[in-house]
Amino acid sequence: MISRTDLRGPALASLDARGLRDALPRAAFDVEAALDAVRPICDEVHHRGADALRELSERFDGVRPTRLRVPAELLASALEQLDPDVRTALETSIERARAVHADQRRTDVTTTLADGGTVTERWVPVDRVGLYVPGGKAPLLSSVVMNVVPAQEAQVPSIAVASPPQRTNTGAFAGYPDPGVLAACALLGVEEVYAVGGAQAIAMFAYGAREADGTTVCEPVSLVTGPGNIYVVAAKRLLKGLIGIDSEAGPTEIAILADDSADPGHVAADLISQAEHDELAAAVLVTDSDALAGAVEEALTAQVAATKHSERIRVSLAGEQSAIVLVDDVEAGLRVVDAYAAEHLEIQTRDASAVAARVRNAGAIFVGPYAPVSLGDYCAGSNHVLPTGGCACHSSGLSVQSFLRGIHVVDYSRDALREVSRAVVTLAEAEDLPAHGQAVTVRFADE
Ligand code: HSO
Ligand code: ZN
Repeated sequence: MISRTDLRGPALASLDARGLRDALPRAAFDVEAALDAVRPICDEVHHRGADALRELSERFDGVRPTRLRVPAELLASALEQLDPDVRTALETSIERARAVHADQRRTDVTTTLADGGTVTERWVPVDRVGLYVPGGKAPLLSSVVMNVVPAQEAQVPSIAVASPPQRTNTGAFAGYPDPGVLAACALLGVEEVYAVGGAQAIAMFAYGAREADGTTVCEPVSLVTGPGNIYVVAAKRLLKGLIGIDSEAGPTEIAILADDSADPGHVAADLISQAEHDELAAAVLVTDSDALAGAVEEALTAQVAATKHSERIRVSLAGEQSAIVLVDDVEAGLRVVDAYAAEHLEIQTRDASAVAARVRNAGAIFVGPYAPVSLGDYCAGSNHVLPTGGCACHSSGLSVQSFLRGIHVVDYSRDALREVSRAVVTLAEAEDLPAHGQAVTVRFADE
């Protein structure tokens, strides 16, 4: 069901960080190859606007959006029809996410360099964002929460959501996104929602879209965030620059660093929970315990057989991206999980907090036996839009910071400028850019 990779003994010691990374399992998720597929899609949206969006939806989602913009009444009725228990659970999710993200707000900081000479870092939200909510294998209403809450807490003035129309919708919802996704938007007070998915949604956000008669369907945005399939990720990479993007979030990954103190049933359940997302999802157990490895293999066999999406999970666990990695000790395990830089990393060892404190690369870390990844997916308060594919070694998950720009405001008086003028002129001359120095000295020509 899941393969083993043995990195015990000298095998691990002989590898440097890059070699170790290459020795670890990883999903084949070739964004570069998908760029060629999404380029014409983005061009079509750019040049033919709304007509292209409808045609592309028909082609890729198998359904023509009834209207590209979801009407306000439909958002309201999605919320009315939402199961009350789901509504209460969503409210819990929102409340916890809001508490965490409200604490991430930045305050402007002013540094005084001289009398009358200050630099202030002013944090300003982007004007308008486009948030992408996937609709593929499961309607991720929780992803609405994870995108919208940080944008709202960052006080972004204009927030638009796009999610693909669902072929399976019926009645009033036919030709629109999943009703649960619409209800979550309504609950969060988001009024601008589009029935557009895939690469075409990212292109719509980047270029804006109009009808053939010139009426505006969607204004362009300055930043696009949210997870998506390979085409969504490729479109974000292609259009980056014209728009800002968050870190690339591809198929989900869970890595668990565990010793013999871990409960194999819990470890197996957590691996399965993320394998449930996608055939390409990665589930990796790193352990120094042969006994745990064996017990987890047994637990996987029993649990997978009993779960709803067993086919998809089997493919994910058997794929080359998933494995049980055997190491000599927790110390070696730390090297492995740092090299892997998982989207989600669970620490199920003795002294889990101390081990977790030593991890350098992970999208999010879940500490101890009572912090499964699915808690973070929904209700921990943390964000679940996280860097995948090893990007956690240079990027962070979605947060309030993702929606802010820090603008340096430089405010110097005549005296403060004079005090530092010699250094400016000297550096300008050293770079053979004397006009730079002149722009300072000209201000003191009368002295
Ligand atoms: N584990 C996914 C998020 C998610 N799980 C949404 C369930 N719903 C990526 O972090
Ligand atoms: Zn999940």
